Amino acid sequence: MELSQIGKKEVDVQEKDIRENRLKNPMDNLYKKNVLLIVHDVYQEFNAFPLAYGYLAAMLRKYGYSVEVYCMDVFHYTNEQLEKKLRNSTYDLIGAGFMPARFEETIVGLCASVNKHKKDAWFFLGGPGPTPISEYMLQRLKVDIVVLGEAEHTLIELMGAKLGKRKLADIKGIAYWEGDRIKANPRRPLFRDLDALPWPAWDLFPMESYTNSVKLSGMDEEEKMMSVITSRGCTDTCNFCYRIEKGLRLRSLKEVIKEMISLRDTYGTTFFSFEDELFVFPREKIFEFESLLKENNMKISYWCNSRAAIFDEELAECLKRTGCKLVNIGFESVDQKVLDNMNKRITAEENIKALEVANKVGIGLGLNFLWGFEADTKETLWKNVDAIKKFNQFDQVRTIRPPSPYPGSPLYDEAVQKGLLKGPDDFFKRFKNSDLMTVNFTRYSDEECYKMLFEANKELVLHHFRNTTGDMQAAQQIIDGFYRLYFEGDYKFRGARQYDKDSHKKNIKDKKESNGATESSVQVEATVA
Ligand code: B12
Ligand code: SF4
Repeated sequence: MELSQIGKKEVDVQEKDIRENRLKNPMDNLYKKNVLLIVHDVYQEFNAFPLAYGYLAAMLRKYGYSVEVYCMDVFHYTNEQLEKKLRNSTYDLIGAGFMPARFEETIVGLCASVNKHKKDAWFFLGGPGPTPISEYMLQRLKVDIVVLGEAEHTLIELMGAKLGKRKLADIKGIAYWEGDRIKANPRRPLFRDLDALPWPAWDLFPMESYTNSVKLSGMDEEEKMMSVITSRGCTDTCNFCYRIEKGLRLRSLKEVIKEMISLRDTYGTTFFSFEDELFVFPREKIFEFESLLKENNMKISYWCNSRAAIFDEELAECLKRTGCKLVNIGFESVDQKVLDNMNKRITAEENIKALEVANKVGIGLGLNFLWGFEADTKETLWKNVDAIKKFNQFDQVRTIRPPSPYPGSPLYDEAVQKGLLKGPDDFFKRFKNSDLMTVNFTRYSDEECYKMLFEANKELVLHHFRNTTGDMQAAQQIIDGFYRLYFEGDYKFRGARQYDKDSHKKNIKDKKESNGATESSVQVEATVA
């Protein structure tokens, strides 16, 4: 489908939602909203619900503020459209968030457009992109404020400051301009009572577009999918991963089930995408989840993330019984030195065991592997290839990518300390695509690395298609994509999984026809934590 056609029908729907919501909310007046939250475009036809904005909007509304969400992701609005909108509206606060991958391509221009037309609104950024490098963001993008870390409570205080009820200097968790100097206030203490947060403000979003757009493993065409999060954070600190807050906090599962029931009853959602980095921790949680689903007579399907270390047969069986179609695991490597090098806190044996368990139980598996750490060699690359080939259940086309040292991650700090990166500006200049090496941590030259990665990924793609549809043309298309990316600077390549939707549909159909569909035999477009 042409991108330009995607949002047309939805525009009216969103405008209607906004009008209705405006009438429902007595705090609103027709001419001014307190807060505009901008969800930037990711140039995909399929968009997952942006949970962070849902939570922030709900909290602001809980405190009586009026909120509007501008979904550039769903409607593919351009910056010109955004500017037109801003010219005709007035807000107290305008906010946007992002992950570092879209910075140069999208965020720089978006911020310039907001700055041109914000009038007297304060323009703030937040989320995992800006938080660890707030000073750089304030200087480069000329925004007024960067919110550091989780933002529900900070935004309420920021609204208070905008309305003259408090001072910016007293708000924890912000960095901002004081005259021509940047001031960073201390971080906010960790908010632990996740159950006290209101559920995401779904009604402010074009929900049809989110629940209908992503089709995951085992979903019928009509089945609707929605993102839910049952915890925040992670128990670990792998060196390539950025943790916006420390530790792991859980929501009560009873609350989660209530939220899922509400989503089912309001939007018909029966497939859930659990966005937790570590959905399965602690493991008793999954058994409690099973009891609660039964108690509430809920039959659902879902996908989630796990760690290999706790993924045993009992857990895998329970996940399967509760409707898990795919469990996404960051194995990253099957070489012990490399695992230690990335602080993965796991043994190569535990990884292999988890791979065996998934195969034995027959649960769909997201096989995530990285290559390009200091301890990596040609041998460790091929050990990963062999492991993927051996344990692949062909849920997705699985390939190997290098680690990106995203600002805020320990790997980023290491790269800066070693003089391999000069800082945020250097990172954004170098970062072109997650399948390319932003920094080469290995003992090999860039050219050697790409040659090796090309051979390894070519082997994986061929192996996948030989064992599934046999559509070697589709395989060649992906291999060509890798070639153009690695050797010809064609950065448009968005990873192998973006390429095989149609062939996978055939794969699913063929498998269903030949041997009855096992739950693990179908595809999921999973995200990687
Ligand atoms: C879902 C998800 C995605 C989805 C996003 C879908 C969507 N519409 O939101 C998709 C698949 C597109 C995606 C892609 C990528 N992702 Co991602 N993703 C996640 C995931 C699993 C959940 C995000 C979420 O909803 N969290 C729940 C909410 C409530 O928490 P939150 O996002 O942290 O939000 C709070 C604060 O951060 C802050 N906040 C967030 N946004 C904003 C905005 C404003 C204005 C303000 C004030 C505050 C604020 O307030 C929120 C409420 O307290 C996280 C891991 C995680 N569990 O958080 C990774 C994560 C965000 N992704 C990450 C990465 C690296 C990527 C990719 C670069 C991966 C890749 N190699 O391609 C791409 C980048 C894509 C891009 N466009 O830039 C990293 C970010 C690292 C970093 N330093 O930025 C994370 C943290 C995973 C990790 N641990 O490494 N991702
Ligand atoms: S990679 Fe996974 S296990 Fe490691 S810190 Fe990040 S979320 Fe946790």
